[in-house]
Amino acid sequence: MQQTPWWKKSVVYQIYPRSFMDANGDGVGDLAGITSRLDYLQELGVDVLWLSPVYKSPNDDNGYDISDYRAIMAEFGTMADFDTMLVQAHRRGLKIVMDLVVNHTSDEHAWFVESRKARDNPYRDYYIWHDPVEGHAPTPVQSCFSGSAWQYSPETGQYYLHMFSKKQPDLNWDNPKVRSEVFDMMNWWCQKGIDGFRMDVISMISKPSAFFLPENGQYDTTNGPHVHEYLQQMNREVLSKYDLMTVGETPGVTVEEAQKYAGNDTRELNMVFQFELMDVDAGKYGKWGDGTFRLSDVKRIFSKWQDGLHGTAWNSLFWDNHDQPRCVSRFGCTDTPALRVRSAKMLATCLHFQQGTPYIYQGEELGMTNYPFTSLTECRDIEAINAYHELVDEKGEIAPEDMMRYIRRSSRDNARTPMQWNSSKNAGFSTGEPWIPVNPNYTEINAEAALADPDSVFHYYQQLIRLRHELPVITNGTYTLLGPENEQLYCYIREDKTQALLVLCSFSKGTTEFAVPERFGGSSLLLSNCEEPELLGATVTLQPFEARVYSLQ
Ligand code: TEU
Ligand code: CA
Repeated sequence: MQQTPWWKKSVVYQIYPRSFMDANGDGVGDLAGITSRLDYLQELGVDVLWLSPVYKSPNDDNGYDISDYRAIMAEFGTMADFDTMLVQAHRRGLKIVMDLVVNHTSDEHAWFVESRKARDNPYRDYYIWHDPVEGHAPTPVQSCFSGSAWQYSPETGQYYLHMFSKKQPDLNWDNPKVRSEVFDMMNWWCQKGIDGFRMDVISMISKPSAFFLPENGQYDTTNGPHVHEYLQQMNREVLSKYDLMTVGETPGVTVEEAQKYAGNDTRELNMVFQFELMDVDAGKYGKWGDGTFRLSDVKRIFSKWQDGLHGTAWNSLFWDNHDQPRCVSRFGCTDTPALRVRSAKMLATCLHFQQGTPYIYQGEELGMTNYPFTSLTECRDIEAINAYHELVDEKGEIAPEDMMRYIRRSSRDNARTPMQWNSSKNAGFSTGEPWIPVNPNYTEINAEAALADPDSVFHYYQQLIRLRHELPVITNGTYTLLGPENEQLYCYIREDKTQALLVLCSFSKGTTEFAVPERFGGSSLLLSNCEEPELLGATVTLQPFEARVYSLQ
């Protein structure tokens, strides 16, 4: 039998460098800051660090707009700082996964600077240019950051496509020169010794042809006609030559598509991020609204992916990332400090016992929460700022106070406030003025306090990570959901030839009864987030947000 690859047994920790640790006091996190906190990450026990982009960038979208793929953003340090970080991480057994943003570049990238100059410029076809249609943008396709995805360029009288901000023009992957430039650049980083790539919106690189037809009202810009061909080429020319971990960020992915992107034999990527769960509480304006989630939907979505990819492909597991609000505020409970801690542990239990590679977003291991935004001046994210201008100022569809409530609930900035290291000034993140406000709860919620408390969320994550390393059933076992309609409890069984685990998670503010399957009568308690859970009987009573795992061998 084939050996289990390392990335199936790994736990990944995502770092948003701008907000992780500022070493030089300019208010912006940096590479030297990351290096200075590697001991903390080693203590947590994670295997892989994924860094959000650290390349040269004018920061229209915090580094997701890259102007030079082979240089480091000046604010983050130098290439020498990067090399030091890589060596120091490897010395501690930590692997480094880079963010690869190649659906688009910055408009300040040398390729685009050339491309926009003239229709016959050699770099023209590196991007997607189109004539106006009846004096307007060629199609009504909308940018993910509000407004048209087409920007008129007066130099040449044509529009270019940008699925994100107008400073993020989309690359033309149908041009073989673009692909070979990207693959060369990836090889360059691999030869430096990095351990993998997280590929930004990789499901969007091949544009569907309907995309250009204004008659067709539907613009599905994901999973285009050549995406698998291009990724197989990438795999042949880059990925297969090294021992890497690859994860595709794939909005719009279905189970069937995921089996192509991340299938056992498809020679594309190791795994993908699917976003179905992130829409579970969507409202009228998508992420902006007061929507709530139903636990039965959360279970249906997770279970569909657990069952759908078992044995054929590989899941990645996450509750949040740098684009999402904090999971304890969204799916857990922050009514009291005790329930915040308990529900953060419950969410971790629910996720980390599933099949797939789990991702921890910085601060999640402390139970960090959303930020109490009251004014747009506290916000930094282009998505929220553009949406506010469009929906409040231009269209007048949303009242200012409603939009601020939606921002408090869903803004990406919730994830981007500085990492809370200790209770000193600016949470120990920076000696200068942080680029985005620090959450005022840092005096209570911080790493130093968590390390000193044996019952902290941090120490619970440590246990979960250790269990994943120790118990093969977590990596390879089957998954069986119990009680799909129950709106209080998420319960499932993981099982292989030698062990069965019963995972019980309460999402309820009240106590809840659960009828234990008979065969678990003689099992032992493996883990719990409550002090003295009652013994396992025919039925158990779960406390609010309690999680327990029983093991049968
Ligand atoms: O995000 C891709 C993406 O689909 C976003 O539109 C996401 O759904 C949105 O941020 C949720 O509010 C990736 C990066 O993760 C994001 O930070 C970048 O802004 C974006 O690509 C463009 O590079
Ligand atoms: Ca700095």
